[in-house]
Amino acid sequence: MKLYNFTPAANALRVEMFLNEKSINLETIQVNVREDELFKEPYKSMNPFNCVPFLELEDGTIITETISICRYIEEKYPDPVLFGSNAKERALIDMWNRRIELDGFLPLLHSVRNKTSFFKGKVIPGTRNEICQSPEIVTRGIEMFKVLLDRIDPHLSKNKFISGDSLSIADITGHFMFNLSKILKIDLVEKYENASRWKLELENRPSNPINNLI
Ligand SMILES: N[C@@H](CCC(=O)N[C@@H](CS)C(=O)NCC(=O)O)C(=O)O
Repeated sequence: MKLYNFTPAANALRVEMFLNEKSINLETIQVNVREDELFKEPYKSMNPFNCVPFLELEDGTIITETISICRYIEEKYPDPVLFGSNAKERALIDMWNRRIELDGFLPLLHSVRNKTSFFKGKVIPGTRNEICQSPEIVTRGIEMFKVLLDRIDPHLSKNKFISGDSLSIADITGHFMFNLSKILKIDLVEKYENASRWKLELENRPSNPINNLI
């Protein structure tokens, strides 16, 4: 099994943190996204969505999508469990991961891509075209993040992690949502006592790959 990744990218780091939590070392090929390597062979045929991360299995099968890759790894290396141990846990972790990903991580990812000049001509992940950056998308992403924080802050007053007492994939998604909020210089997190406590807890985990980038 080989992982194709580019360490500074948000989704690549999500998989790295997941692997670190499980203490797994996978053979990893760094694909330089900044030099457009995803649009060159052999990568463009391996993943026509032109994004990292992607996983190549022994039989040549390619799995893309961060969460799908993590699910596959979870089945191969179940310890520690990060997607839940029974039907109820699995459903709740999936619920939280979707809430965090759809209502916070992705809106902020689009805010960053629509704001930072680095992403001009590449506003949609894995594309190079003339689609223009839109200030409305920047604003909407931040508004959606605030709505999510309003909703999760009270929940986090009663829960150490987003889905209870143990870390899960949903927390890893949350960690990278906060990392995007830092790029956008959103300091409103300080207004949310419980979310701030959760954010700090995730930052301080030894598995946090961002600590190794600094
Ligand atoms: N839906 C995909 C998105 C992956 C994605 O957005 N990858 C970005 C890095 S964070 C990428 O490879 N971008 C390449 C580019 O835009 O050139 C997933 O969840 O894995």
